[in-house]
Amino acid sequence: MLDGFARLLEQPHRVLLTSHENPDGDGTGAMLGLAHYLRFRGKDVRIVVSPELPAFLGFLDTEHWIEAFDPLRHQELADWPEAWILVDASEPKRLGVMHGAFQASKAMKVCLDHHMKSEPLGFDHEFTDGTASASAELVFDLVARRMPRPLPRPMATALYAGLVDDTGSFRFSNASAKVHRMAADLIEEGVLPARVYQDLYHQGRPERLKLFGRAFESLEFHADGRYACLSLTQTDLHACGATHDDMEGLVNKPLELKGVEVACLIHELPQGGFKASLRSRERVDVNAVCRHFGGGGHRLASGAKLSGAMPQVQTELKAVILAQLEKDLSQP
Ligand SMILES: [Mn+2]
Repeated sequence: MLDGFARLLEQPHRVLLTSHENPDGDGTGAMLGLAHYLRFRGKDVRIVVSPELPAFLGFLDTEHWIEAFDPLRHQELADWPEAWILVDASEPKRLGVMHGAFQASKAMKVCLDHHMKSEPLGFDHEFTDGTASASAELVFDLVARRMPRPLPRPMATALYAGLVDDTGSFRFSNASAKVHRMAADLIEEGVLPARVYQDLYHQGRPERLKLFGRAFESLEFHADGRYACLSLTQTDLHACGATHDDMEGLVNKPLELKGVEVACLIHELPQGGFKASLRSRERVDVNAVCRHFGGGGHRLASGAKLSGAMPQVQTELKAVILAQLEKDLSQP
């Protein structure tokens, strides 16, 4: 698959890299890794994210390549690229406010991703491998034999951070032997694992723990403690002085409790409506739950947007999640 992707990258000169709204460590690491490769191949590359690069990922962007999307400053964005690559997101609408520019663009539209999806969704070319742990894994596979080794240190660090982020620091079931070999290669090429871990996860602000406290007060259990749900409103965020970034990792916390099979974080979006993030311990397919609401992701980590009032959203989600629990936990 990646041979085809590499061939496709030969022709275009101006390449735009984007990811889903609020890019995560994997999307960011994969874009930066790909940008290093494309620059090595002599391409003109830009990376634009929306609404901005989360502060805790700033250490990855050592060359300050990443631009925060600004509808006024980026009016030319649709016309600039010959190829527009969406990294780490399975469908264009996950671009959020950049979606309009994507639709208007005449660029060749390409998807590089590891999220499951059922049907093609508006790309000229799709390179999706649902068996990959991370988009960074795909980029590593792409560049491993196509660039001189060792890789430039910022590139190696970006790819390593992507692997760390999407494997839960090598704890999740997607942390395959292959992922560990890649990580070992990157460490041999100079990546400092403890430094990356500190930079990714130990740069929080007090507001973050205040928000976690508030979220934990909202914790509700259903289905004999197998489903745990956290809820946060914009009022909660404001009361704690917290931002979206401060929620990073929160949804995983209920899974630390014995017996919890599915954890959910519902948070109100600044523009209205709600985002639900779901995590499954092992047996329950939360991708199926999120697909029901027009979202998606992976079997064990997915998300969806919902509208309505908070109690209504909580009730709608609970019904679908409990049905999925029933279905998946009844199987041996
Ligand atoms: Mn990813």
